[in-house]
Amino acid sequence: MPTASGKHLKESYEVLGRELAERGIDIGAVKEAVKDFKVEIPSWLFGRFGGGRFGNYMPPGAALDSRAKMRDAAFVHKLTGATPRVAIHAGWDKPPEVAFDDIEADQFADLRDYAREQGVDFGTVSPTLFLEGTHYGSLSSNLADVRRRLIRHAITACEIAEKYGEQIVTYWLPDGTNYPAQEDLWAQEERLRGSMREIYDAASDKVLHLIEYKLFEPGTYSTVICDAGVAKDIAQSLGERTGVLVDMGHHAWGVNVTQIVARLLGMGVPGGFHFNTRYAADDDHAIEPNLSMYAIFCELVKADVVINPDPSRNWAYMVDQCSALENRIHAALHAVDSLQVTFAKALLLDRERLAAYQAEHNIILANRVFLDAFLTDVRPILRMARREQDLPLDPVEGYDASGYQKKIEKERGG
Ligand SMILES: [Mn+2]
Repeated sequence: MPTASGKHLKESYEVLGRELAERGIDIGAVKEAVKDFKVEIPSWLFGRFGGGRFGNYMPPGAALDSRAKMRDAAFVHKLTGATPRVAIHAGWDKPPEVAFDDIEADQFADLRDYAREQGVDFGTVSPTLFLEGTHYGSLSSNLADVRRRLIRHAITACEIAEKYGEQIVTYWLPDGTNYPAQEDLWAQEERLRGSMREIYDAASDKVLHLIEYKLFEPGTYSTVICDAGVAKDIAQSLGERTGVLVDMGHHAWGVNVTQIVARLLGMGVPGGFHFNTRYAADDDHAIEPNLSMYAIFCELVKADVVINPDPSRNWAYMVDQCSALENRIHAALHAVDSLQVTFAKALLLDRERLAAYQAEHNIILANRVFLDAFLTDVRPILRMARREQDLPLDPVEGYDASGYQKKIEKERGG
């Protein structure tokens, strides 16, 4: 990204504004929408775990406890104005002196208050169903005591979400198999459904349960919730306060994620999206403003589930990425910037012209209308929105100028 000195910002914003006006688009409205866009940042992005398989890697300045994670998340919000909520994991963000089996919702009051003092709040809550006590599944385990323990934990996560979060719980399960015939596949799913039923029935009606799916990992032969259809099926068997959580990196290579999103939206299924950029598998790279992300945003904007004034209509949005090598705060800021760019582009799509070309099977012209918005450089809009909010014009450069990285490396080692 080029340096954003802002010297010619007014000029470039005005030129773009005139171009957009020719297409019937009010640049000011796009700018205000960009200001309204919010995305959650996960606490685990800042600590040792870093999201995924790199559990023991300690990058310089990594947060050593949940309070430090809240400070880092708050700093990302301070630089972007776009991340007021932090997603937490019940098992990772519990007070360190509390054992996993002794976790209670009220133990999260202090961390929530601390987060608020820093300028952020709790967002979605995840029960920690993996890396906890069993290699043989969680909510689908054939061991009743394993299921019991993790059902109780998930119910606690629902209580945390109800009392201290935004009343959304997201479930990702490690359950699966590595070999054909390792387990009876349907029996495994039935046990999972039974566990989810207990959790759903015990939770407050206020809580929305979003079920995440993943084709692979840690299971290499099967996962119990392997795709959006299974997730939707299980969710809808429980009741109305459920939906599907789509994670970019959880699909087979070549799967059309945009189509999955379009179908869920079309059917009115409540949803959430975990953003990352996938190149090979679930490697969770920082989000880039690429064509597939743009296509997904076009669907979200069309369905009006991004900045709907009725918050219950909006999907839940979270960055869920892993920074194995790169500076993780850079990665978080780059991700937020990329999402804002992508959202702004999706707002520029001329839907009337598109619908007309679609109706007359004018395939290439329909595609060119779609690409016209994608190829528009919307960065003057983002920069103007940032200037008006007293934010750095480029959040990554703003971070480097802030001295925060030096400070945390000194405090935390690295
Ligand atoms: Mn995810």
